[in-house]
Amino acid sequence: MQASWDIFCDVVDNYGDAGVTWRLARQLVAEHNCAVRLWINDLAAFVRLCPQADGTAAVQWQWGVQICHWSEPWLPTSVPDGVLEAFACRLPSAYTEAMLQRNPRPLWLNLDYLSAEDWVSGCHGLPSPQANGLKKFFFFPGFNDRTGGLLREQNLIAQRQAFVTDPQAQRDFLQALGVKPEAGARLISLFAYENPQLGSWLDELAGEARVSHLLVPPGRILGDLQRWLGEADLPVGTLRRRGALTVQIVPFVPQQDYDRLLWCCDFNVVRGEDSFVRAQWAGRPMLWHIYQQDGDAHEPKLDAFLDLYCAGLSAEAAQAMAGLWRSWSAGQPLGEYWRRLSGHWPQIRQQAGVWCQQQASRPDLAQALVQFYRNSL
Ligand code: TRH
Repeated sequence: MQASWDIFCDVVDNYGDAGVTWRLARQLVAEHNCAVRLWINDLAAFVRLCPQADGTAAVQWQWGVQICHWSEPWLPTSVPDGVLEAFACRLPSAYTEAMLQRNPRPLWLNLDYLSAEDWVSGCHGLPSPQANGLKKFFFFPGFNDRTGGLLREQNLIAQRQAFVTDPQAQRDFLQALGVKPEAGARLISLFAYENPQLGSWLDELAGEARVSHLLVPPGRILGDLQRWLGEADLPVGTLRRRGALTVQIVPFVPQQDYDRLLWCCDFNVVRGEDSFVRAQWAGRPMLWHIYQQDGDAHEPKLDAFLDLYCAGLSAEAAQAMAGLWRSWSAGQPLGEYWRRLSGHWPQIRQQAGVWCQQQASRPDLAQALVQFYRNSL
């Protein structure tokens, strides 16, 4: 057995906090033989991602990870070799006191949010001395070798390759979700936050010569979709046709199946952090609905990623991509940028594959974390 870890997850909203920590915890167990406890304060969010989990259990095992309900008041527990707090969540003070008493002291890391901004490389791995004498290190995911990398399971790209070259496996997978696309239809997945301009994009798709089939898991975008369809309710299984566009509400599936959904699609609209990374591993054209922050703090993050992601595109294609993503984020009309982007599709598609390969050639985040721990000994 390698090092033991506690991962702390305070679910702020949505599924990203639980999604990232659950993925990392599984990977540390499966690929690095670590003993991992995942402390999570919102088991309902966890059950969404891991449907076989028990939403009421104080302690349970899932995929070799010990899932612990992080509840108040905190009960004393042992302290492992490594402690990872996700996204600057506050650890219980009795726990940090126990960390102080442990000999040797554990490695304490804060796993930060993913950002492509330049300053991240300079801050990754820096210590942050705490008032109580403990030292905490900043661990930043990122897109270059001076960061902690991206979460990516060891065999993920090989699994995707096997799946995308097996049309029957794709048909079976889609059929299990109730999806039977028309021959030649372009498949699109849509997992995004609210967007008042969604209709301007759907109008385009409905008016195109090529048939599109839009797959929408339940979530925050449904209200805008309801408005466009003129319907009061869109339960899972709903199937509607408007012009060249078929819209279908598909179930919210476990993380592994969500990957397959992304792999099946020609274009993926994703959001937040974890689905954003998974769409990159799908190697297909995508649109990122970045998590909106106060004071538009998300805008430099969006620009920083676009600079990297579009670097290999022609100026026109890069402008179309950036225009579409920025308009989506700002709630502005989408039709014109979508038309412009469609004109560069072969290039956009190729670039998505190249980007995926480039990023997949670097150490993944779990590997980087394990190495960081070894270096600390
Ligand atoms: O849900 P998100 O918007 O999450 C977050 C949180 O809001 C968080 O507080 C914020 O800081 C962060 O965004 C930036 O988006 P995300 O990160 O993509 O998480 C969604 C998770 O849900 C991801 O692990 C994929 C998973 N998922 C499934 O497992 N099945 C599904 O069917 C779908 C649609 C998603």
